[in-house]
Amino acid sequence: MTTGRIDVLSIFPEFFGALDVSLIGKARQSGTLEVGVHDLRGWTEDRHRTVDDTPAGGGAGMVMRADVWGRALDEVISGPETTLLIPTPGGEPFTQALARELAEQLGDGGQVVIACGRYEGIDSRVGEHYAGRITVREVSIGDYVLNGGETAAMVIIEAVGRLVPGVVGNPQSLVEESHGSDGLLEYPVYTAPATWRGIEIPEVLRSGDHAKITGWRRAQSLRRTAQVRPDLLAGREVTVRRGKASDAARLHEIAKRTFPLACPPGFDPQEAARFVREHLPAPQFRAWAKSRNAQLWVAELAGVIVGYATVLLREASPEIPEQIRGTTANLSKIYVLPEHHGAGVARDLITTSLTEAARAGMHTMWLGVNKQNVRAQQFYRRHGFAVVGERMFLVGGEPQEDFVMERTLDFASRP
Ligand code: J9N
Repeated sequence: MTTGRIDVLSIFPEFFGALDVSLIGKARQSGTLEVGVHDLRGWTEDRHRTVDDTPAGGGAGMVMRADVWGRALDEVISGPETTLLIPTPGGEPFTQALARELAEQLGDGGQVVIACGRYEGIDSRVGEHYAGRITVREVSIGDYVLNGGETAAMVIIEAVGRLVPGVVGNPQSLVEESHGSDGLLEYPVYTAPATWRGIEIPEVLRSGDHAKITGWRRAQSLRRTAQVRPDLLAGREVTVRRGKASDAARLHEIAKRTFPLACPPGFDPQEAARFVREHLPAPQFRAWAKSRNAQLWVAELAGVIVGYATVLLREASPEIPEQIRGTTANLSKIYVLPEHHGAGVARDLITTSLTEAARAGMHTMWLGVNKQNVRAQQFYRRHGFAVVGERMFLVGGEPQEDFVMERTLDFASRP
């Protein structure tokens, strides 16, 4: 089956020799994909085959002439359904969505023409002229400067070409890209041997538990996205829901990564790890999920748990004698994975914790926070807590000093 075609115009047609190899090369040979490469100088009319001239108004560099481009495009553009792409650093971003759109056009028998400019660009009247007749899109493949549109055109041809049916052998890998990963970056991949230069393949991938593997991969994708491309997560909703027994393993993993963050600087990481093993194992989360005296809240982003809060109902603070037993709740834990700090996850967790503790009949809520954790204290203050006392306790033989903070739960929503 044949599709529409891509035509490229450039003063360096040899640049496109790479289109003869690999998947795109095979697709062209089999007729699955048609790509025409044209030498712009074929449309010059002078002895020196001149394509450029000095810029009107003065300035550095050279500008590509409208007359040469006009003759070339008049001949190469096949009809009103053609899209003309002009790579330029000032263009609209060339995205996967645009690649899909163009691949679909090709599938419908349409044509995509790519005009590769060199020097300081193409006379602006060229784009203006064709925009009155066909779709013209100035596109940028990224925020960096190339010497010409040729490399950008190669990128576009590969990104669009591989979406044309039959170009990529295994369409499953296309399905996974467009749906499975849901706008997140790729998860890390591994193959044999199990250990290479002392680095092991993560245990979960050898477990054979496919639901667990899928969950792990999605969590890795989200983590990587938050770390290097937080812009891709902007506008995604955080949802807070009750924790379930089946969340316990993931919550233990989150505890391992978050508990050390709340420890004072210089705190022995081994001690922190031991604390999590002893006090925050998966069965503890399962117990909280099932308990009548506890509320376990989990925050999800892109379907992945990124934080949790534990509220112990009717749990008075030994340090605050005036608390009325049976009507006070302890915000025992509230942790968010570090790569999602600042995204409003803790705010959503604490808001739910406060509202739902009030709904459960609690009149006050209290918490302990390390004296050195100024950031957390500020967060709690913003959510209505004030220091009402202090407490001391030992972790691994080390004395830890906490502030005790408290607030009332005077919501209209309380029954
Ligand atoms: N994204 C992008 C395109 C370019 C070009 S096209 C022609 C010259 C430079 N640089 N960066």
